[in-house]
Amino acid sequence: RSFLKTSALGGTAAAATTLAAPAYATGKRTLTMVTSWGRGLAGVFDAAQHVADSITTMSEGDLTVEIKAAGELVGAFEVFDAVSSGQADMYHAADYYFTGQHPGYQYFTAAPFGMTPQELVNWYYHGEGMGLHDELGQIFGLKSFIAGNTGPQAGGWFHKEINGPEDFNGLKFRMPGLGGKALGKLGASVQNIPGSEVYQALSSGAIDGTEWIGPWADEKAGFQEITKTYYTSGFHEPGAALTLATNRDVFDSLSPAHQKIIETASGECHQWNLAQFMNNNGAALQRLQSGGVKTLEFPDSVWDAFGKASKDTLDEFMDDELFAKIRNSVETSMKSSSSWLTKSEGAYRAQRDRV
Ligand code: PYR
Repeated sequence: RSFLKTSALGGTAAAATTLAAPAYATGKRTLTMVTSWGRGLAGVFDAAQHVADSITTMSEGDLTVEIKAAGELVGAFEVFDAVSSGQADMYHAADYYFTGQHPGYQYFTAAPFGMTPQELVNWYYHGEGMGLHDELGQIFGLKSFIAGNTGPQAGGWFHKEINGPEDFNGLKFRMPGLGGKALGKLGASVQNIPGSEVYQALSSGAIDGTEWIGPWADEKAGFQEITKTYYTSGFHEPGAALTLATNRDVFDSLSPAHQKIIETASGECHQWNLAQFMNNNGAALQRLQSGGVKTLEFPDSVWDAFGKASKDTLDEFMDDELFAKIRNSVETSMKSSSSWLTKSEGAYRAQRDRV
């Protein structure tokens, strides 16, 4: 097969003949995908595996995606630099692990008090989201697509109940990204720890509490063996997307059909993975409860403190032009989406539960 970019064609037949060699690499290729996930980590490693397998199958084996779990080639949080530098071809991760590289990455996972999964896909596929993800990716030599979603995340696991914002003071808590930074404003000592290492940190007392994902993934991680106090709703990730990012030179060297396979497989994986989490969470919650886990919601005073701390945290990055552009785009789209979702799905669900 030959893929000729029309811009590469000369004006004469002779020139076209000399340029007959394919402009895109052909033949079978193995792409190395590094991930932030331990092998088999429920939901998140599944998403990496699913999108990798889809790309391999859809390309009829032209592209074989080979997964490296966290630590196999590089550490969980080193995947961004590995792909940006060309050490690996792709990463699968949650982009808010990379707010140190650019704070705008927070919005391609989930922002505190930000979008639900439906609001996110509205913005991503029919608003400015995908274009802004690409704009960020251009800075770092990446071509990024969302490729997974955990759905709304739980508030997390604690050793004691939280009755007011002061209860976070001095608490050693695991929470990544700008949500974690916001929690720090309440006096928490916040750490980011890769998913596969959280159980050990919580059981050893290195941390006093943690959020991870939600009932199903948290049950699989085994946190209920350590503590029985679980807050079911959280402010920090109302619908956390995962990302497949490909080194941009690698992506540009692929044929348009192979590029489209990566894009399409990522979009399908977002939907597949969101449904996986959402389908499993209800039953897992029941199992946790019948196993003695006490499920709670934070009081309003805590939600108010989360709200102020989140806004203050996001405001601190507004000097960065691209961050401000992404945040404004997200907030405008979210407002517009929610105005209809509240009146339609929100009102319907309230009535369905009532009747
Ligand atoms: C976390 O690292 O907390 C995720 O939600 C993936």
